[in-house]
Amino acid sequence: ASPLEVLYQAVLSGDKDNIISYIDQALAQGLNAMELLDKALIPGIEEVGRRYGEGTYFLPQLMMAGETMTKSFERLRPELAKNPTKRVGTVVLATVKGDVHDIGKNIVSVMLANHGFEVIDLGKNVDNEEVIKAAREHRADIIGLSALMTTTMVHMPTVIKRVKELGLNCKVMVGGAAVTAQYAKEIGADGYAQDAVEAVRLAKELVG
Ligand code: B1M
Repeated sequence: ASPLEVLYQAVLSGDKDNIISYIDQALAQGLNAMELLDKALIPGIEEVGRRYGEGTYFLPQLMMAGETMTKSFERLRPELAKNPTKRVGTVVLATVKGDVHDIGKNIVSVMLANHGFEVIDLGKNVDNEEVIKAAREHRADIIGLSALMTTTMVHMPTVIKRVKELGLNCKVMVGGAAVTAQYAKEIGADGYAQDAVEAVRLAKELVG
């Protein structure tokens, strides 16, 4: 099997014990970190989500796959990181309250940092007011919110409302699997991005 196929299967089977060595092998063969994410690891975790959704995978498998993904990303993080020379803006980034999905948010975080943004990454399951507090403290140009669940994305409009109430000079961008461009528009977000590359493009536009 190709290194990409091996990685894809390792995510599907939640093979967290071997994933690092598979990644090392793939990197040694000249594949780059972004390729591994886009062509193997993300498709793998998406397939896990599909199977979980249809009821052929259960919570333990979802968790094992999630851990395998997190481990992979920690291995790839230094490979992805660049040292940008110019600072283009500050982003306060968080996965919303009640939501512990942070794999996608972490990818967005690294990509924004690579493109010159100072990223204040508050982590996952972050309280709305904590986001607002950090945005004020760091004079953020952008608040970036990630939500993976229909039950948690409802915190996004609350944060947007607070930004408006307080008159903060700060844009709000949203993303994550549960969120759509349509929803972003409905709640009055300043932008929506479907993936990490889009997120960088959007963030640059918002500070531009
Ligand atoms: Co959960 N989970 N999960 N899960 N999980 C989903 C989201 C789900 C869709 C699966 C399903 O049913 N098919 C479903 C939600 C259903 C819904 O909302 N209606 C679900 C559920 C139900 C749950 C639990 C409730 C399960 C349970 O306990 N019974 C539970 C909830 C816990 C909680 O949050 N309170 C739960 C738990 C977990 C794990 C912990 C096991 C694990 C997460 C591990 C972790 O993140 N550290 C997990 C996983 C792995 C998933 C799926 C399979 C994969 C998510 C992922 O990492 N995708 C997911 C299925 C799916 O999404 N299709 C699912 C890969 C990642 C790269 O994509 O995060 O979308 P994503 O990020 C992308 C873009 O969206 C974008 O860029 C990223 C890179 O391309 N992006 C942004 C993301 N944030 C952005 C922000 C931006 C811009 C772009 O601007 C700021």
